[in-house]
Amino acid sequence: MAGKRGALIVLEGVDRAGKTTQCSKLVQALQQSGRPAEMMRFPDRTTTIGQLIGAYLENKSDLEDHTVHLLFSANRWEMVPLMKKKLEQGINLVVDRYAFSGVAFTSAKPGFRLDWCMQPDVGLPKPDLVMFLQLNPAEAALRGQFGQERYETSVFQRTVQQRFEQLMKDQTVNWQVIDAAQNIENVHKDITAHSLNAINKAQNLPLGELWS
Ligand code: Z5A
Ligand code: MG
Repeated sequence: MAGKRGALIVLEGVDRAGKTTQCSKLVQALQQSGRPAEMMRFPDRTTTIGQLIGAYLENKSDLEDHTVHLLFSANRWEMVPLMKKKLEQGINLVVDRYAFSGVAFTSAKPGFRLDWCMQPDVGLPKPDLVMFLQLNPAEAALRGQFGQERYETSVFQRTVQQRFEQLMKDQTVNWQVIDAAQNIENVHKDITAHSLNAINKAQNLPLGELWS
């Protein structure tokens, strides 16, 4: 008898919103409640493609803007067989950034249309839930200065936020906005409640295809 599939849960948000912190806490909480769960993150800097992206983000190399966009997408596609296998095994995947970051960041650059940016990620496994950790720039600043990586400037991040807002209008994706200005435990409670709901629903539904 086929078992129940795992849910694909994505956390998105601007710089310092707490995505990585909350992904780890969610995986731990799910595991402790007896639900198999694993974390993934994009970019996954461990693969050959991911190493090219890592060097670019650290300003150690320059890549043409379309090229790096396609590398970010390829970095997701190379993980798809593994993702599908784990979901089929009943493992819930908690993913730190996904195609939405890909589109929001590239389309914040001059000359990039949203639809061009979305195209390479059409057909990826569709998340059962995407939580957007909402944090305004003043609150983000309280969490420390920007790092040294490419894209970590306030002007660029503001444009990225606007692009995320455009993407969140898409009703074919199960978006939930989370107030990320709360303390870590309260954000965790909100995220856990939405996740348990999505996990229960996903069990009886086939895995979808993103933007197709
Ligand atoms: N990028 C792209 O261009 N295209 C793509 O397709 C993809 C990504 C997938 C690298 O991402 C860059 O790649 C990113 C987008 C681009 N560029 N930018 N910006 P990354 O995921 O590797 O970036 P990161 O540096 O790991 O994550 P982050 O976004 O900057 O931070 P975060 O994960 O959201 O936050 P955090 O690390 O969990 O927390 C930040 C700090 O705040 C930390 O000290 C926490 O202890 C603290 N914190 C967390 N939550 C709270 C609360 N609730 N209150 C107070 N303090 C808190
Ligand atoms: Mg992070």
